[in-house]
Amino acid sequence: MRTTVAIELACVLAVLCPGALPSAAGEEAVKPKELAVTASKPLRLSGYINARYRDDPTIHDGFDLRRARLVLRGDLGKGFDFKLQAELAGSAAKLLDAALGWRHADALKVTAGQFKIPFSQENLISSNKLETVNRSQVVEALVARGRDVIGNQVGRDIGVMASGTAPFGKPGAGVDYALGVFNGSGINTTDTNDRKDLVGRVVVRPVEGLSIGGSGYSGRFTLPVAPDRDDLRRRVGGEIAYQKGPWLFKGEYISGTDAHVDREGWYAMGCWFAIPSTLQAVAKYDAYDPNTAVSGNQTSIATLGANVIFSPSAFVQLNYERKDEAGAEIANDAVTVQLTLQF
Ligand SMILES: [Ca+2]
Ligand SMILES: [Ca+2]
Repeated sequence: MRTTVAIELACVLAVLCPGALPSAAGEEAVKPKELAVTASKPLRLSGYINARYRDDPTIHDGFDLRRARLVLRGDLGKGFDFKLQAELAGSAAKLLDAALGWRHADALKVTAGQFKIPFSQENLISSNKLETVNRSQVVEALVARGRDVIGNQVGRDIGVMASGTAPFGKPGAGVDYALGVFNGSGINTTDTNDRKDLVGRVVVRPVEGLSIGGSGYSGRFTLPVAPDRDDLRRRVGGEIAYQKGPWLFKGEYISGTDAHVDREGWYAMGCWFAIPSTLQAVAKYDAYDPNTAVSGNQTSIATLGANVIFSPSAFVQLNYERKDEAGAEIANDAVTVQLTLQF
């Protein structure tokens, strides 16, 4: 009887404190780093939430839920994989990514479906990995985002792309490329004309930590207000990034043409980890000219920021944005506090 009670007690302890007792075989209890949801294939579920408070003279100050994303990835075997991403924040849920990939080798992967266009390093950085709360004005205006003529497509489109990476020289050095054909009309819709847009990006990494690249985009867009007219929509960009120890520097220049209007902009950013993996200071300057033929319409934003990282799953970003207009000054300097929770 006493033996039975002792065994029962051991069983209860084992259930309550699974990590406190070694298993019967004397092995350490294994805590899996990632929990797999197993369907017909192993899947990986991830997601993140951006909640923010904005103090901005151009809006009512307050809290909002900026992003609430769920991402499902899976390996389908024989080189095939997929990614599904949904945006649940906002008035209606929206599909962002629905892409099928086939990897032949590191040097060649083919992706088809809806996904980010291979243009601009800042466009391609996930929103939960940006050093600042907002992207640059020029990326918002010329890379299928909030201020683009084709509307906010969250930097994405529907099409097919070949991409890959090849190492050369010392460890960490190499070259990455991507070349795609897209509708040019954005996400969750069909093409608005018969033409397809060409997008390409090449990034060279001569030594570890340094990358220098360029992107090009050539397409035609059709606005609903002028359905019978295709206008030129073309972009060219150059980018650089350098990371060493606690320091990170990034810069980018993009010029674009929409119909007969030429636009251009750039940014330069420096980041420094004052406390490794915990506190990062950020300074950024970005400038944008929405029409180079017109003077006095440029705008610039100087951002000072701090990123406080509590854990890989939780961090807070504090940004002060000083916004200057070449023309009449607008009272629009903003302070934003943004919390990111991710899994
Ligand atoms: Ca098209
Ligand atoms: Ca201003």
